[in-house]
Amino acid sequence: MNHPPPPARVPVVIIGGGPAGLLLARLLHLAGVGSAVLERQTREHVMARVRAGVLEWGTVETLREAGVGHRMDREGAVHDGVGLTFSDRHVRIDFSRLTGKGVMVYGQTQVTADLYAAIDEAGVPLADEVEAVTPHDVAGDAPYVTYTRDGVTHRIDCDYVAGCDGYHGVSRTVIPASVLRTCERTYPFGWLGILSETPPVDDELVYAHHERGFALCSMRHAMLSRYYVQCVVDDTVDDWPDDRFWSELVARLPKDAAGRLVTGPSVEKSVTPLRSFVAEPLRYGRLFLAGDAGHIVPPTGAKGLNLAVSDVRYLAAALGDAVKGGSTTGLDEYSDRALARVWKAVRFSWWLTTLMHHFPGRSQFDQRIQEAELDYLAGSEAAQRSFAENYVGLPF
Ligand code: FAS
Ligand code: PHB
Repeated sequence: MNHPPPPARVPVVIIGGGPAGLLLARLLHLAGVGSAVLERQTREHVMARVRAGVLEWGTVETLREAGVGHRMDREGAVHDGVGLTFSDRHVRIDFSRLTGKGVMVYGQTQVTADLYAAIDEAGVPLADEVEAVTPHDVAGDAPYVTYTRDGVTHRIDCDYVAGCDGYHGVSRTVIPASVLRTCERTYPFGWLGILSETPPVDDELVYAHHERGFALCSMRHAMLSRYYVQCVVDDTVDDWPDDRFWSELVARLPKDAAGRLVTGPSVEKSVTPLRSFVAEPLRYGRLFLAGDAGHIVPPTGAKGLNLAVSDVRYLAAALGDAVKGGSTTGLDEYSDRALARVWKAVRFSWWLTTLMHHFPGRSQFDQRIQEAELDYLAGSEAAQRSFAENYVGLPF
């Protein structure tokens, strides 16, 4: 797809062509605000990433409003609940009875492809395979971004820069240390995830707590399953041949689920470290961070992609007001508003990670607390409603 190269000036330069950057470009386009997207990788590389698979209901509604929900509604699956297993028990959290809402199982890969198609159709300028992307003068009134492509250096003048370039991006690095505060928690384990062209073990996701470590049974569709097991933090995929993966997963599931599990060759395999990270503030002058550029959550709560959508929802409205209407109130409130919702999702993701994983070297006391918390959750309507409302997504 030949994309119009970025012009010399646009109202908003978006650094990063992942879900946050693409959705922002789409929402700005619908608001009549011009933008240009700069992506370091090829779009094929970006679209090949597996990553998230569960969409909060607010994300579903946002993608529909952005006009990119058609395939999601055709191919995605609405789930009204989720299973938690521990001590050979299976507890179902009934989202629809407890909150009136559900979640959508639809892969980040598909969401990203739908967004690329939408900004192609809109003709939003996008340059991929760019290098040396550098925001300049974002603390001033006339910011600009430079980058090189095919050895040629380009400059784009703009009013605002949106840093949607993920945890390892350049945007956060231009915020002075005197301004930026970061909070972090790293977990002493990772996730080994596979994709297999096999039928899912259950109609709904299953989060398994087990003495041998956590496991998660998820899916993409009726013949594509996504499974994860807790692994040692510096394990590599070479440490996990398929046989070892399947036998470990079987060991961590209740007998009935283990008996239903259909195994097969993995078609994708990757290790994800687990960390909670938040950068504050999400704004520095005319630079605004959104998505993984500003915060990271362990995937246990399925919040990563959903927080990117949440940030972008606030930022697109604020940028629209500023560029179209001249009001900067939304921009002035963006960081606090986005972080208020981010921290609640960080809390839920930390809580579920702490509840469902095996912490090496933990004390007897910690073990008993975990068991008591699981038992409380199994028997308390109030605890299940709290779980459900956090999982389906808190209000914007
Ligand atoms: P992204 O990282 O998706 O996109 C940022 C983009 O910026 C990338 O395309 C990158 O190439 C580009 N970029 C970086 N630096 C640049 C530069 N200097 N110049 C130009 N472009 C630059 N969430 C879940 O809910 N469930 C999961 O199972 C799950 N698994 C994950 C596994 C991994 C390995 C990772 C990293 C994340 C996972 N997540 C998961 C979270 C994930 O869904 C993220 O939250 C989501 O991708 C965030 O989207 P963006 O903020 O757009 O960041
Ligand atoms: C996934 O389907 O990839 C997935 C689902 C739920 C999570 C994490 C990952 O919590």
